[in-house]
Amino acid sequence: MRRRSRLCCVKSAIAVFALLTIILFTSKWIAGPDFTNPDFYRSQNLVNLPQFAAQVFNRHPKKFEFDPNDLKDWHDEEAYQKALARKGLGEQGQPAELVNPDKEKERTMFRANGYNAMLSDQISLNRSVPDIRNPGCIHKKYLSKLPQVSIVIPFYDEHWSPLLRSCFAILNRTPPELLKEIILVDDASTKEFLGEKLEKYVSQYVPKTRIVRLPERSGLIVARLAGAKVATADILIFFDSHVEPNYNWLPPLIDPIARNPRACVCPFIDVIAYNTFEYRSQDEGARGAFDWRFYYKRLPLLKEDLEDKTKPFRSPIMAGGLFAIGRDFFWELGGYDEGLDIWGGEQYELSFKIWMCGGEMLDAPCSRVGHIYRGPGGHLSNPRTNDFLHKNYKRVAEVWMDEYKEYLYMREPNRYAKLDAGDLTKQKALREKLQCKSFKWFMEEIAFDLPKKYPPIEPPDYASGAIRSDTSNNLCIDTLNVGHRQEVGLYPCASDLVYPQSNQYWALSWHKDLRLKMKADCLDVSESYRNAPVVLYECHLQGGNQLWQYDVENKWLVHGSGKSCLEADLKNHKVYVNRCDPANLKMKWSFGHVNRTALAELKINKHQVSEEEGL
Ligand code: UD2
Ligand code: MN
Repeated sequence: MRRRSRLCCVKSAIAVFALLTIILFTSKWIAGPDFTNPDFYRSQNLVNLPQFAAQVFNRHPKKFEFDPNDLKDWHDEEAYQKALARKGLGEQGQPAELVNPDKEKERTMFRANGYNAMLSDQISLNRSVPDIRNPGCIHKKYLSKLPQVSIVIPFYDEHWSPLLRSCFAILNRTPPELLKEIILVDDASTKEFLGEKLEKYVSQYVPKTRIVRLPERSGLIVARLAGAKVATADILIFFDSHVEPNYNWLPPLIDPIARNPRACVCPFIDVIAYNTFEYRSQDEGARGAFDWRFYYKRLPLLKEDLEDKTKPFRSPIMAGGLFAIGRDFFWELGGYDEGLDIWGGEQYELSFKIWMCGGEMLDAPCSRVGHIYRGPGGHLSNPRTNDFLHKNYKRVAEVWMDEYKEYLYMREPNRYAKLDAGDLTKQKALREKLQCKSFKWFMEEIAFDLPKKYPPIEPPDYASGAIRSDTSNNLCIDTLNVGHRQEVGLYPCASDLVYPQSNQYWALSWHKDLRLKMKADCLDVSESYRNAPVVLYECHLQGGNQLWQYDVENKWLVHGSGKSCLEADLKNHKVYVNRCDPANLKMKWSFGHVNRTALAELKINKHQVSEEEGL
């Protein structure tokens, strides 16, 4: 009898338990779709982001559990040794070259992609890269418990081998337990092989990887958002579709996020050369910034950043393409503004938001990822007829830059006045809701050294206009339409010497370089021997080979430290740099316009300046 009643109790307990489980499972169904389940989004079209964000991720980022003393060396010695033993074309990131290629085909494929796609096809998808990390990185320890990542890679008409090499490089050099998935987002590519062929290849040979397809070309911002929406891991990583992560790139990139869920971390971006596929470093770190035309720029590291070169440092602006961010934090920030079209400006939007709305942005020197920077003419086709780039800039400026937006607009007043930024209510509401700080705060606390290098209001030029050789019969310095690294020369002067045509319109700018007024190209002299050639080079703001002064009394254009002067070769219509000589009339030059006040001030400050800049 007692046994029976006990059995009865157990039975009813099981029944109650089963009933509860059923209720629990069906309640979700009864209550409607499960918004926390990514499968739901997979079956939906991927638009309507704000609603998605509001329903699913509009919450504060949860803290990751971690023990600061529980650290681990994530280095994979076995894989490392295997990679070191690899030999072949492009292995170890060595520059590669095709033997007897079909030159015409090579050129066509280059033009279509902006890099040597034919060469890429001959390099292994599993090729090894050189370990160019700071030696201190190799056995550096990171948290043993790290969150998993989803890697989102948008692509539009990417060539086959760089796209797949990106996937294999990830799979080969990422701890499998940390990699949840790779999500390739096809921004409605037109290349045939990116359709079914890619689908089949990926499902057969590329583990953990799936493809999301956008119904129409929408640009990299909307594509990244689409990928982020279906991502299931706690950390999102965004990559371009032509990358090769280096050894042990992941733990240093996500360790800071495990410690602070509002950190966003960028790797060092290395260069994969578009012509030879050589893998090399770009530099050993700098802080991201912008100028007031929104060109991406870089600022030097701070003293404290140099103390330990393996430690992440704070950076005001991300380059844009490659970074890791907590998924909750990304959605707390509303993801990207989905009104940003096609390409550009999104790196500013996200960087401003991260800093101003309670996060921080770091660069992790021990995490390195190679990226193919496209070569000349390698831009993707433009599907729009409007000026989407400046519209993007205006959206970002209107929402985030407060009174500083005027510095952007004043550089291209006509363009910006005509542009309609579209509806910004949601973005402004987000800033309000998150109680984000002011742009002034950002400029003063985070990008505090930006204005010194990129002043919002540019000081006037010391001199400008055409530069005429005094002894010549009306010859002026002219670009002769040459490209970078090629010699400029002399050409008959424009009729208007103050406002000549762009080939002769020079400025001795406040950077103390001699630049084309309409283009940031500078006169550059790299040798100091006799008759040193003067070439056109992208202005680098570093002084050195691009440092010039105008000596009004002697009418000299003095190069570098002050001993060499520009000299005209009237016979050959060339210009050189030689030792300054008061008796040499061919060293005398006149500008269309000279700002005597500025030049006089420069002279007074000369002592001070040379101390400051080490001239
Ligand atoms: C840089 C960034 C890039 C992005 C851009 C500014 C790096 C290394 N790269 O551009 O990520 O921030 O500046 O917006 O920081 N794509 C599409 N649809 C398009 C256009 C591009 O899916 O309509 C893809 C493209 O296939 C590539 C990625 O977006 O995977 C970035 O484009 P990119 O490589 O042409 O841009 P990049 O490297 O000049
Ligand atoms: Mn790219």
